[in-house]
Amino acid sequence: MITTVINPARNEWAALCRRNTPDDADIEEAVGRIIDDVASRGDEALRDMALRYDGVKLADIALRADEIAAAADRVSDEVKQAIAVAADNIRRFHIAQQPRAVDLEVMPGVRCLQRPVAIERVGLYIPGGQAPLFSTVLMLGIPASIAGCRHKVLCTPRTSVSDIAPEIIYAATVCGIDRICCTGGAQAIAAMAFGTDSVPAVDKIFGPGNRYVTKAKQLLSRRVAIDMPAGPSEVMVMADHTSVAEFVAADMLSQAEHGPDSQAILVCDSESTARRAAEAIERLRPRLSRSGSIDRSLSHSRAIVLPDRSDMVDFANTYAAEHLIISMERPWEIADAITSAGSVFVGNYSPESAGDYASGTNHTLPTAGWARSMSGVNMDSFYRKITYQQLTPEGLASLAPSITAMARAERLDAHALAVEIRTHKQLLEYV
Ligand code: HSO
Ligand code: ZN
Repeated sequence: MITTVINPARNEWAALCRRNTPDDADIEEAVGRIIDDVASRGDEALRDMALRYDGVKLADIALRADEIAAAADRVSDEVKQAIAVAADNIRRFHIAQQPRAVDLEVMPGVRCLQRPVAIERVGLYIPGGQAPLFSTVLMLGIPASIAGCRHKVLCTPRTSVSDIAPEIIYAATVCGIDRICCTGGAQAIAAMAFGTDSVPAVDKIFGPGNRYVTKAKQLLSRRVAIDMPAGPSEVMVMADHTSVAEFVAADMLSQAEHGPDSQAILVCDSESTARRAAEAIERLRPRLSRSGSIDRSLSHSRAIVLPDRSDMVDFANTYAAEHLIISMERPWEIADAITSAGSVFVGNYSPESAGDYASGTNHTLPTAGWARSMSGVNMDSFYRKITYQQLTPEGLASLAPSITAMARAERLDAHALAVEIRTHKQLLEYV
């Protein structure tokens, strides 16, 4: 049974919002060594580590064209069809978000522009293992291809127990990813940051991963841009008497099956809503396969009872969940008051699974309270925005007094001179 906390005082909220984030200080040295090794020995280091950590002898690190083509035959028509539906929605929602150029004459003769320019080279990391999340390939690859990123490389591990899932390769082809490299863990992140003979260097790295991958992204973020600091996935469900206990329970369980560190928090208006959800969790739990993850995850999940709707909203904003599901009366009234969340699921028929796979929103979202200051992956994540300006002689003349006054006040004479030499013709003659 998940722990229930009834009407906690505001000064207890911070403790209730604390994440169960594993302490990764102990792995910093090991990850640092992996990074140095890849930086100095490139592919050779990747091969050695594949053998040491994953028990696999890698011949080619990059998949060959025939291996990529063959993967499609190993994906069922049902999954291909599902990928097509999801990809179409993701594409349409992301095309609609594309940033637009700004071109403005801010005053006569002073023209300012801002243009989005796609990041040239992006690296997408997809974890391997028991649950090959090929949906993440779509979430990262589709916006990268819409933005027009010239090079898209995908790294994912091949191990002695699990080869690369054909769905990952197939999804990559759907997104037009040009290079798939069989390397995983911290070494894959290092390879994309430095470049090796097989793995091209990139400008920005996207994607989730285990503690080692996350640590490598963090350590390398001085050299290469990263999407966001990733942590264990989390959901908050806000529920009242209009919620359906089984729906709430299934949403919490779908979070819990992601891993033992995942967190599912229920915020509800009454003890009876909390009890109904907890009972439904117990009823549904035996049907599910990933009981190890579920049991451990639920052991640090909780239900918070706050009878007042506005307290529920304040608590949700304090927690800043990666996913926030609102199963309450007049759900948009609540949704409109939410100021911190990665992605919000409104009403009883909007499970997180819809956004995880196929509705069109991106599932790469800020965890661990980062939703207070960061957005999830979206079209902006794949662009830089370059500004431009062009002033006419008249435009510069009219702006000159402001520029020179500010430059002199900052005691930067050359800045003032760069304007005056253009606007006072006699200054040029004097030189
Ligand atoms: N809930 C995960 C995404 C995912 N779920 C992929 C299933 N597959 C993080 O948002
Ligand atoms: Zn999920």
